[in-house]
Amino acid sequence: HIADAQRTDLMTITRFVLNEQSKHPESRGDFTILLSHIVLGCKFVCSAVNKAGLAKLIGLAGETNVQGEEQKKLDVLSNDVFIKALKSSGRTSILVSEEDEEAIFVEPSLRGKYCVVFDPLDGSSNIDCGVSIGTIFGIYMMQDNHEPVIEDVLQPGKNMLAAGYCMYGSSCTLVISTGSGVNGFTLDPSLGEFILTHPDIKIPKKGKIYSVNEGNAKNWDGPTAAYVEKCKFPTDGSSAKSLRYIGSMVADVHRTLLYGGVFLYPADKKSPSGKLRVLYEVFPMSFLLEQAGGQSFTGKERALDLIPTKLHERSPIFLGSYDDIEEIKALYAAEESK
Ligand code: P6P
Repeated sequence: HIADAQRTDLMTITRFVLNEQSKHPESRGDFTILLSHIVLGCKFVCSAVNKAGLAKLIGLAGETNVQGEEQKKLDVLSNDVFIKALKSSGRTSILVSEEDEEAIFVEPSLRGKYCVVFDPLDGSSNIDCGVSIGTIFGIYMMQDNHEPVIEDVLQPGKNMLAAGYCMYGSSCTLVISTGSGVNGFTLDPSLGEFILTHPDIKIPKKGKIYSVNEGNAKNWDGPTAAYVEKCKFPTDGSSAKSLRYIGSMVADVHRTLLYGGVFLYPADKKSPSGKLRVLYEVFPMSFLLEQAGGQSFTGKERALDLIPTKLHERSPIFLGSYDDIEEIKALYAAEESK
């Protein structure tokens, strides 16, 4: 019976990546090993995030646990876990984390050919109220087999080999692209395996949702203000778009990817480069959106064409359905030509 076959023919993320690897006979499986360590980190964080609420309830948070250790804040714990998992994979040379000011150069004996940029727990300010949060990551190849240098992680987003996020919400969902489409996997806690649940995700060409923090409206520039006005008061007879804003990038982007529409974190007078970080928020999400048939724009250029000069630099971002982003690009182009 088909349902039985599907139920027993489990496409786990490991099997999926091995299938991908078999398309590259020259591959020595390094990427598969790296990914398996990222998946391990996501499983650990998922478990810790789910317990966080409980820990708070039974008074553990902020106290010492039974071993007398200081209960670490979840974002610090997540950062430690990912750094240890990535180093022990033996496949990375440089790590950039949202939690660490400086890049982490892996010791020579454990070095590999990849560089990983990541936000171990984005949106962690939302933990206490149970809003979905997530890990975001991007993977570069070292530029050549030399001593690792900081330029290896200051590459444009279009040089990324892979990117993904893991959303810790009502379920734990890992969405990833290795450059040939986007696939979503859901953690089956009883198996401890990520199972393919969203094969070949494609974002609708046009959407009915816009996602932005309207509280910043007084500081927006002309094109952003004009676009949001158009979403609310369309002049072409179409119906107004719905506003959905969770305030956790992984959750807002995941909804945009599946339902369509746009997610905006524009520049404004307070923060002229916007708020979101280029390396481990803008690039990975832009990579995924393009792979899913959407677009990602900075207000000036294609987001993935940006060449970062500092590890934690920020950029405005407009990402989502292809046609919706075209409208935003047209408004910025018109502003340019004034
Ligand atoms: P604001 C969370 O703090 C975060 O870094 C992203 O996850 C989210 O998209 C953004 O900031 C929300 O920012 O200014 O709207 O609260």
